[in-house]
Amino acid sequence: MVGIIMGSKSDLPIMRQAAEVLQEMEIAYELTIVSAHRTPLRMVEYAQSARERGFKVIIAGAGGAAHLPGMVASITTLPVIGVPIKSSNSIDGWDSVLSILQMPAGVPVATVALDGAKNAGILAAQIISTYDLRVAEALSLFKQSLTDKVIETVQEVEHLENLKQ
Ligand code: RP5
Repeated sequence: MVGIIMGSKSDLPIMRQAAEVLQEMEIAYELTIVSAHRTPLRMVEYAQSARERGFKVIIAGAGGAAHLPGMVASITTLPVIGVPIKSSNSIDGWDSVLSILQMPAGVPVATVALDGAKNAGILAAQIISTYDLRVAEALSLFKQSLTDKVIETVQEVEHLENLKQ
């Protein structure tokens, strides 16, 4: 249902975080390596066949001169979420952020933060939740857990402050 691709195996420690979110929400995904520069024909084939293979959204991560998300978005009509990665060949991550973010008009890539694969997974789930109520419910529970965690810290801090007085 969700295609997760990345330019290199070295991107896996970051991109795995998108897969973990999808696993938690019981959303099917396929994760593989597709390099825009080293396997350009594989990239074209992947992007051309993605919709007919049943994917609803593609998450694409790459570092450095990160062309994978934009090039996949130029071929498919599926939504593409781009994950800039601070890789070994990155100057400081900005190269990857700007390569993925600054797309020309007509070819959008929904770009998340540097190394923001977790948010990419959540955004993919949110896209799927527009037609899948089970996923919408899982997202509601997730949002509630975010709130609950903050409220717990509020109570902890209040408790510590009260002890001081
Ligand atoms: C990019 O170059 C990949 O997405 C990766 O982030 C980076 C470095 O790749 P390796 O040299 O580690 O394979 O294309």
